[in-house]
Amino acid sequence: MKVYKTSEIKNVALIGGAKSGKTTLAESMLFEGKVIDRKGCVDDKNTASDYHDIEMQKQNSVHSTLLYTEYDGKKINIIDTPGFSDYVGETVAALSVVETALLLANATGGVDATTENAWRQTVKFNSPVLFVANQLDHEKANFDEIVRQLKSNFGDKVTVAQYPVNAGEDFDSIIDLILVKMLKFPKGGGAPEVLDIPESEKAKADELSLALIENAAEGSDELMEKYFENDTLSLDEMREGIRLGMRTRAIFPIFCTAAKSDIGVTRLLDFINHSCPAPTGRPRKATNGTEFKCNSEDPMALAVFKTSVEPHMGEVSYFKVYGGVVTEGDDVINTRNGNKERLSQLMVVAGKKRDKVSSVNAGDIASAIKLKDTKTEDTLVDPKISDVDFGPIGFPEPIITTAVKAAESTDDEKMGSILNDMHKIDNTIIVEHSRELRQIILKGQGDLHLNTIKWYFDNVHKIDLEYYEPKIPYRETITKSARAYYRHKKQSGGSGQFGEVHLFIQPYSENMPKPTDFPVRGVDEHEMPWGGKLVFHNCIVGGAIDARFMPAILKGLMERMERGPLTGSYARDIAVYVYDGKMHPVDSNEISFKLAGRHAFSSAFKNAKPKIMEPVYDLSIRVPEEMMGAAMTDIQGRRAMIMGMEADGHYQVINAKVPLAEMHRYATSLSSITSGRGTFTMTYDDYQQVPSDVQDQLLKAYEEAQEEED
Ligand SMILES: Nc1nc2c(ncn2[C@@H]2O[C@H](COP(=O)(O)OP(=O)(O)OP(=O)(O)O)[C@@H](O)[C@H]2O)c(=O)[nH]1
Ligand SMILES: [Mg+2]
Repeated sequence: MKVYKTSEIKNVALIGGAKSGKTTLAESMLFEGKVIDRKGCVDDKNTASDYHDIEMQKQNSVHSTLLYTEYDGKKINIIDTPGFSDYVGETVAALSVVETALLLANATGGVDATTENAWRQTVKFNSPVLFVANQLDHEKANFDEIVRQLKSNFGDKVTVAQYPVNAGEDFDSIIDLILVKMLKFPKGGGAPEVLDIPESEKAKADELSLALIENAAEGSDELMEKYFENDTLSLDEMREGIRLGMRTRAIFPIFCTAAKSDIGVTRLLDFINHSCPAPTGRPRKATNGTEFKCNSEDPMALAVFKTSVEPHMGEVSYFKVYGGVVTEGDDVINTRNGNKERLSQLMVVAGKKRDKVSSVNAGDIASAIKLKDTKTEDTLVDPKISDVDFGPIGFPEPIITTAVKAAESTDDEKMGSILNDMHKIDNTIIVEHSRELRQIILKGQGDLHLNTIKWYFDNVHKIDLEYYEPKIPYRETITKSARAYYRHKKQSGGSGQFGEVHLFIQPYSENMPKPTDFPVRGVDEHEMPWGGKLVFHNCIVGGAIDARFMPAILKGLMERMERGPLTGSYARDIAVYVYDGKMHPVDSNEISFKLAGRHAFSSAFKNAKPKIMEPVYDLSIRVPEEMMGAAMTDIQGRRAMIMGMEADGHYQVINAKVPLAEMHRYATSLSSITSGRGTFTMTYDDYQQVPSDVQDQLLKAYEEAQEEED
């Protein structure tokens, strides 16, 4: 396989609306570059990009796919990403390495929630964007409407660079405002005939040209001056203006295609070659501040942005080279752990098709297999620059959480290890083994994401997975002081057990007045791993309890702090004063005092007006303004406290505090209330006391569960 020079490489990602035709466009791009000799079709399950079983079965993309094509002697790497927002991790990883996002919008539908989601990701990455209005050969295609929607959603910098002359079933001609020509495509697509703009289109073309030239000129001051001088720009100036403008997100040109019938595709490839930013034009900064400009003379540095597991190959790591040249057999350093890695098998990838390559230059994207210990987001470098790291990709926070178990408990262990493997190939799948909740918690990007995980368990691993509601990490504490004592006594032949503990407890806070009637001889302050404190005071006088039993008493209390007396949740913020007790000369031992301490603590706790605290989150919801009422009603039904609202374009942002207990599967509800357009973030704020009716329910539920266990 040919080794391409940096100057011969462009990298783009196909992102955007679900089912808008990204995979189909990729197929035509590969076909035009002769990387494949037959054009497949998503409906026939034979495309280069959607080659995984799940994708063929569902007929939509699930994983991103690295592909490439060759056009005019240049290599264009293409990452085809899935459109459904649940797979946003794939889009994010792709945007972290490409220079341009081709954002597809379906000209028959319009800007939907998935299109908006893709756009939001480009904002985060500050990515240059080229819009592609696709499916213009569809009888329902409406170009003017899609342009109106793109501008209304994404602003005035969205600029028509091409428009269709005859959108609809007979679609074959495009007016290209950059070339100032009409492109007429033959039946079956391919290379167009380049014609003068017909008289009938001149007025419209002139009007749209003006807007394009003005926006392109804004790409640089120099061009702006030229434009004022000459009232127009030459083809080269226009290209330069668009290239510079795209780089700074000053212009987002719209192109036209019918990907399925291969119309507009060659011109799009041509434009990518001539005008889209080059790898050298989008440097990447390492965390130590060094900027990598995709210069092959620099020491080698690459970033791994994706990992997959392929039959007969095992783990495949996909990377972009930001400096130097990667050569087969190179020994490099993984800067996450300082370990050596050998890059033994380098491959250029077009979906399933992989060709060995001897080296990969700066700016290019390729893959390596069987790396020892390298993951997505790792940086591999020349040992000379082992302090360079490209840092995290910035995957989104999870928005859906469920508890998970295998239907057959014998499969639990296997399930855990498969989930961990799944996280490796999709960083937005998060698995936590919660000791506190005694549950395995799975987090992801929505229902479809969870269903995809289940699909793999059903179809590949043959394990029946069950999702169920995660427990809430409640906390228990007390609101007033109380005393209690407990005598643990057991006589069963031989040596017995005896220990008696008297204690006083009170809520702990920094400024809590301390009781004056106990002579404090020692204080142990314990930060609980789950937050809050236990402050243990030894107030024993006259040897009522031997000093050597105090640690056992503390241990007894700690056990109860870990499984609180009310609901078995963690307890916090309690001060304990152990002030009296009794021993037996023979029968007293550590076990007896541990049990006496634990029981005394439990009964004091229950008399100290205990309360249950629940985690409360800061919730920020962004919804289209017309859906605000519905979103508000919904969260008010979730015990939310509204903190404020503000407008953000056509959207409203609602900020509120909500108890976690009310937010199970909120992503699903918000999505159904807002047809997928609403988004939200949730961050932990604090613990707050639950209302008394909720506390009663929790106590009852815990009692019932205990009885069941007994
Ligand atoms: N008429 C027409 N149909 C198209 C065109 N492009 C794609 N399609 C059809 O639209 C459907 C979706 O196409 P895909 O290529 O899978 O779309 P996608 O954007 O990759 O979808 P996801 O990856 O699932 O988001 C398929 O049935 C395609 O055959 C087009 O230009 N014209
Ligand atoms: Mg697709």
